[in-house]
Amino acid sequence: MSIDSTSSLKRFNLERATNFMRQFRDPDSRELKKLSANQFMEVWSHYDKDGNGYIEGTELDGFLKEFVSSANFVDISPDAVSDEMLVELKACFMEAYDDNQDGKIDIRELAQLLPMEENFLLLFRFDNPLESSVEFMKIWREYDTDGSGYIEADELKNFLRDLLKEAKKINDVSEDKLIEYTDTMLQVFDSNKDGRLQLSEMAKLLPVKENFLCRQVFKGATKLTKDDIERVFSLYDRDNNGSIENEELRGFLKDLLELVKKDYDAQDLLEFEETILQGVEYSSEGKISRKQLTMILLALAKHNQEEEVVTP
Ligand SMILES: [Ca+2]
Ligand SMILES: [Ca+2]
Ligand SMILES: [Ca+2]
Ligand SMILES: [Ca+2]
Repeated sequence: MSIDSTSSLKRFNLERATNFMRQFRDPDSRELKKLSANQFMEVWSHYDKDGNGYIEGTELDGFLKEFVSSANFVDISPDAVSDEMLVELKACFMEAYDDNQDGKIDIRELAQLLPMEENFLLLFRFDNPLESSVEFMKIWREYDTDGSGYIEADELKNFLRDLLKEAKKINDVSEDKLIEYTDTMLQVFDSNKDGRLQLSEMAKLLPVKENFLCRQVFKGATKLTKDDIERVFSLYDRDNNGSIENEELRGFLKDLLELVKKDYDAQDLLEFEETILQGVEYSSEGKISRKQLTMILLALAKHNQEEEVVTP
């Protein structure tokens, strides 16, 4: 055996013997300890090896094996979990934790699974997603205080501080903790690693209940009824003034943009706005009417149909 293959065999054995989750369990009870924000981040980045924002495929297998076998008193090798066990385990596990049922674990789902520092956990807002993208765009405008089109660290810190205040109704988070949370949240959600949050990254941190445009009526709709359009109009015309303007309009455009683009920033939204509004005799008053909304939705439905022809 050559030196090379001997050392790689050693490394292989070492990896098999290592169980990353083990350090987070109490040595006596084998229960998981409460994780700090930093430890949670360590777990996340250890298992999301390719850094794509999901623990999936072999990453998920590895995580499940270690998660379960780390609870054993004696045999902590991930091999203690057989393939048959893994299949069964995965089924149960995903049923319990894969909320959006996409077969992968995202950061929010992992946060629900691991015991964590209470204040940090609050930042994930499981129970109260925003009502709609209109509310999201209002928050965006409020916290992008320098209007740069990004949420930078200091702006994120202000946002997290207010989020905790609102969630706890008290103000007991130290500045140090807040900085730790800000760093961690930035690490977790800054997917393109430019040190700030763009729109699509912030949208992951602060999810909305639903993208109205993902409703069934828009999927493969051959024709939109007057009622459909009326319904969409009232969803976005939050203040009921008969037109969709400002954050209502930007919320609508964000939902629309999300249908075609996964990663987007404020510039994308702006360009998208220009493109969409050009097509509907836009009068540049910063708002759209029922008639204009109808034209946009019809164009969208037509576009969807064409897509479906291409990809049956
Ligand atoms: Ca991954
Ligand atoms: Ca900013
Ligand atoms: Ca970023
Ligand atoms: Ca309105």
